[in-house]
Amino acid sequence: MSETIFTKIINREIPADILYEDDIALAFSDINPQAPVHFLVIPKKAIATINDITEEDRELVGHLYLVAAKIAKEKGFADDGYRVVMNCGENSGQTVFHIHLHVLAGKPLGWPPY
Ligand code: IU
Repeated sequence: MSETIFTKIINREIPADILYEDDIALAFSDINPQAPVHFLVIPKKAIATINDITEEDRELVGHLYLVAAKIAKEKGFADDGYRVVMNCGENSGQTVFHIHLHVLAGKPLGWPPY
């Protein structure tokens, strides 16, 4: 797949406020936060959308959620509640075609997301 801006963030070619990194995943603050806390958890492997996830990515995808929860606990908002969402494709509003979990927290969040 073609490279996105998230590959440049992984490779430190453009700056980001990086919160967590390991061999599989990277987490960084969203540049356009939609809640008091808003960060993204991405795999280092470039996968365009949920539709492109394969069986070999099973553990990788689970790992993204574990990273989200780890950061939530470390930052102290895990018990207050938070939202984890991954957009897929045009109707969802996906703009960066490298899968990413949005982690949103810090206030009561509206639902449904009309
Ligand atoms: P989406 O699910 O593809 O719609 O979300 C992409 C997110 O990536 C969005 O919230 C942007 O603000 C965010 N983002 C970023 O944090 N840094 C960037 O350089 C770019 C987008 I481009």
